[in-house]
Amino acid sequence: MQNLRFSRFFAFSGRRWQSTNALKSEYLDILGERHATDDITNVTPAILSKIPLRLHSQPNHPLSTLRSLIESHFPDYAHLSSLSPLVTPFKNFDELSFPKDHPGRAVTDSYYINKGLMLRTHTSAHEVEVFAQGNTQWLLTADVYRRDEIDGSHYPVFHQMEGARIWSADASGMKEVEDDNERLSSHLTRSNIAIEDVPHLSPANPAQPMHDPRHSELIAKNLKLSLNSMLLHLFGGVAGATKENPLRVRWIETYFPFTSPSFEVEVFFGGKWLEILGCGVVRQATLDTANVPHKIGWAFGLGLERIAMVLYSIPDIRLFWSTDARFLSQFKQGEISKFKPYSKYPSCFKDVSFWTAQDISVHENDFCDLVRDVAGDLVEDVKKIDSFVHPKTNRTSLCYRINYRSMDRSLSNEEANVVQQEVVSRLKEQFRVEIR
Ligand code: FA5
Ligand code: MG
Repeated sequence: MQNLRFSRFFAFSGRRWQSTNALKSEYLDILGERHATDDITNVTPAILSKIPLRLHSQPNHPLSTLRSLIESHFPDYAHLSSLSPLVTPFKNFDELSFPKDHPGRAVTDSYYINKGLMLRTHTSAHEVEVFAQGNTQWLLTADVYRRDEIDGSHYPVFHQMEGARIWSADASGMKEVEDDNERLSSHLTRSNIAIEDVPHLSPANPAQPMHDPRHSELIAKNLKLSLNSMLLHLFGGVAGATKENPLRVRWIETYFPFTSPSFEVEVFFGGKWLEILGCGVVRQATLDTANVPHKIGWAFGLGLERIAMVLYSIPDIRLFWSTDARFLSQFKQGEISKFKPYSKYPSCFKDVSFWTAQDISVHENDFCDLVRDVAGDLVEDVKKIDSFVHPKTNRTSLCYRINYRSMDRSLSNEEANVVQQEVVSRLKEQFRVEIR
């Protein structure tokens, strides 16, 4: 998970922010079904409104083209894309060996409909069910939801594609992996792409205890070859990338509860490293739960927006949600084209400083969600610019700077003030803060 912030949310007996939110209703109707709410419900109307949109299936949309492009690179895989975003926390976390106290489970990090139902935070939530259906090589594209900070590359709703491949964990299976590795290596020519690698296994990124390390090594190698080949397919044509000035891609060791060894891949874009995917050798417990205990294999989860931003030169992740014809008309299904920015409208910065109430904490994600709910896509960026605890009174003061900017028109200062006033009044109402 992106956020490893522990929640102090439960430590307070005061009112929860939801209780004064617009969501007072006892039920939520989502995708044609009614669900009871409870004291942990924290989805906002802004989030619920995104659920039916399914950008990855909208013809001509860059995310839909990117999905097809990746699917065409894995033609023999099952291609899945219509699973409901509503999952149990058990599916999203427990089935994938997340510890009970993992911060991703907190209401500050994930969206809950109620205690038993949430919006999936990643496409890995479907691994067990897809393996259990007998799929041995598959791709699954879906919308995922996370309470996160707001900026140009983070949005609380985004799209992931999960991919996985498993083999029989025996000599014949391993022979298939070896043959495939040879085939993939012979196809990989790195002309305008430079890949920094890490070892397949290391003391900090080990094979699982029940795996023969040689098998684990072969699987990790197949994973890297398969993804490098896909990245070359996707990025090989990126304008500007040449042999002398190649597109830079790097592999990094990381940790996921549901893979070992585990890796992340980053692409150098716009002057910085942008993380595009996580992956690894599937935890055996996942395959055991899926009733395929004699298999071994890999899985990856990639962020479609992140890759599309690179391929189409789309500078701000909010643009994917734009319904402006000047955005949408630029794209045709099946074609990668450079986004031509229409004039960027001016920013309008508004600060709010406040003392928090003694018994209600204001988590940064609470603040971001509140702003997003009031301002929708008029908010480009939220930054915490100051935070301190008064040495005598022990009160906490926070200051946030909100950058309001419309993607399709010029926002007047008066309009921004109206939105800001609403943010302030919701803040006072929900968190009982004292404006400074
Ligand atoms: C995961 O979600 C894992 N489920 C990936 C995985 C699958 C690992 C299978 C191993 C095996 P992570 O939280 O890093 O990992 O997210 C994966 C990718 O989603 C990121 O690399 C990034 O490209 C994208 N992503 C994450 N958060 C956001 C966000 N807020 N906005 C846009 N894209 C995001
Ligand atoms: Mg990550």
